[in-house]
Parts: sequence; C-alpha cells; structure tokens
Amino acid sequence: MAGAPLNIDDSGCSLEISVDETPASSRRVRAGDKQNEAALFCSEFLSVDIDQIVSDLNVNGYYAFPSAISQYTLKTIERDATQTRIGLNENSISGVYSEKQYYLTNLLAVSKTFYNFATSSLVLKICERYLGNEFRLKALRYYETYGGHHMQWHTDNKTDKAFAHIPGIIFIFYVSDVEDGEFQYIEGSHLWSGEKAYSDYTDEFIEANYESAIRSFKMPSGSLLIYNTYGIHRARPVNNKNFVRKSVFLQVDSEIQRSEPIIVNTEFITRLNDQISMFLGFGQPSDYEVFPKTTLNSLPLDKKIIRVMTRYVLYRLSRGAFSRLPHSVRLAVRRLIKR
Ligand SMILES: O=C(O)CCC(=O)C(=O)O
Ligand SMILES: [Fe+2]
Repeated sequence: MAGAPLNIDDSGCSLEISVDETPASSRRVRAGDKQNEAALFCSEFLSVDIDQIVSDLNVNGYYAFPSAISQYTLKTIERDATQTRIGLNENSISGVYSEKQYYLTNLLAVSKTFYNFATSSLVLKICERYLGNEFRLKALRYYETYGGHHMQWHTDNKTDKAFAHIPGIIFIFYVSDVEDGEFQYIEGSHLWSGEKAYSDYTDEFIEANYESAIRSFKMPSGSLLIYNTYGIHRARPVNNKNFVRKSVFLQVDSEIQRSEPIIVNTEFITRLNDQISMFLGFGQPSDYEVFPKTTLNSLPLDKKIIRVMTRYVLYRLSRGAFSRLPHSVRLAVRRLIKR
C-alpha cells in the first residue's frame, strides 16, 4: 500500500538517516533537507520570508501563497490517497466516504511524499516560529469535497468534544485548481472569536456582521493556505452535482499531550530527532476521536457501490450454491473451468 519511494531521478529528493550529531552528519542532513524541500515546494515558495508568514498570521489570521507545492508532490499524494478508496474487508489502509466527501486520514501510513512534507524543515520552522518550541501534529487528511456539501462557518480551536483554548495553525493546500468551493476566512476573527467560547457560527450571523471581512481563496492547484485555528472559516458551498475539490489538511497545535490517532509507516522515518518525535507524538496519547466519524451508513449508495455490492452478493451466492452440488459435479465443473 505504501506509495512508491521517491526516485531521486524523478524528484531530486532524498533523505539522510541521522543518529549522531557530528558536523559531517549534520551537513548531510542539511543537504538532505534542501533536496527534500526542492522536490516538495516550488522555488518561489522556498525563498519566502518566515517573518512575513508569522506577521500575516498575527495580523490577518491567515497567509496564502499561490502554487507553493510542486506538481510532483500533488500527483504523488493524490495517487497515494486514492489507491484504495473503498477497501471493505481489505487488509490495507483505505479511505472513507462521509456523504459528500471522501477522506483518507492515514496519509502518513501510505504517502512518503506527504510524510516528507509534514516533517519538512520549512513546515517545522513555521510551526516553531508561530507556536513556540512545543507543538504537535493534531490531525491530517487528504479529502475531496463534492457538490452539495455544506460546511458551516466555524473555528478549529476545539477538541473532539468541545471548544478549547489551544493555540494552533492549519496548513491546507489545494490538490486541484479551486475556482469554486474555495476556502474562506473572516479576516481578523482569530483576534476575537476566543471570547465567544463556541466554534460554530450561522451563515446569517456572518452575513449580517462580517460580510466585508470575508476573504475568499480561489487559487490554482498547489496553493498553500496557513491559518490561525481561532479564525472563523469554511469551504464555500457549491451545489453543482459534478463539482470536486481536492485538498490536503494538516493541523498543528501547542497541546502536545493529545492528538487524533497518528498512524505512521515506519519505512518513511529515515531521520528522527527530538523535534520530530514531539511533532509526531511518540509515546503520547492520541485518543481524540478521528475526524470524520463514519460508518457504513455514511457511504452514499451510488453506481460504484451498487456495482461492488452486486458483484459481492453474486459471488457469495454462487459460491454457496456451488458448495451444495454433489462432489462429482463440483469436480466436473472445476475441470471445465481449468480448460
Ligand atoms: O476545506 C476547507 O476549505 C476548510 C476545511 C476546514 O475548515 C476543516 O476541515 O476544518
Ligand atoms: Fe475548519
């Protein structure tokens, strides 16, 4: 199930294993970091000023950079996240459907490219500069949003149960071009939403009070958004039945004691240090309920599912019928099939 390892020729990306801290090995790690980032990000984004990111997050609550992520990264992550969309009783990592959305939350178990992104020096540096020395990956996902999905205005400073005062940031990048159903953020709302002690806001409340502060991010694939979790935001609803938006989400916050389950393929961890261990939550509880919570009932009954179910029912029925045939007939049928 793991995505094919990054090929140096394809991507110019390689990582070094570091266990000691000799100058030579640190130099190798730094060179590995640079190659990793050159494969993940577009060169314009690699020269961003982190002070600018921090300042935008502080003042507006968000930071946006168009086409920051390389097409290679997007293609690889999309492939890894959609290889097994429905894996009913398959002994592998697969995605889930939650009505009008598809999710693959265990991206760190199937995508080395996503692992490289999440633990890249650039992502870790942004987290460190904005959140301080203590921060942890709280939730992550590749997701697709289809027409008819309605996301209400909300903040993300919450646990699986309720609103919470936990400073945090979210990285979202678009895997497809987003000309509709884009991310929207109420500029400056991270500065006052904490006083409210709740996370959800009605469309009417936002329209009546904050319409002029709504910022909308229609941007091409690879565009990166980073925002303060206290800010009020949503994905703009789209009714068109054929609409699909593909995105990746990564939430990091300063509560290092807990997170959603973080399931990592150990094959991807070619370098481990205290910061990465803290970020991934090694040895720490990860008992928040995974989002989204789905059951078989949240799987839409569409043509694809009907085909899968029909094939399954026909297979089980014919197997059952076959096992009830006399032994000699079963042998004859087997011989016929082998011919
Ligand atoms: O996809 C988006 O535009 C927003 C996603 C979001 O707010 C969330 O998953 O909490
Ligand atoms: Fe959100």
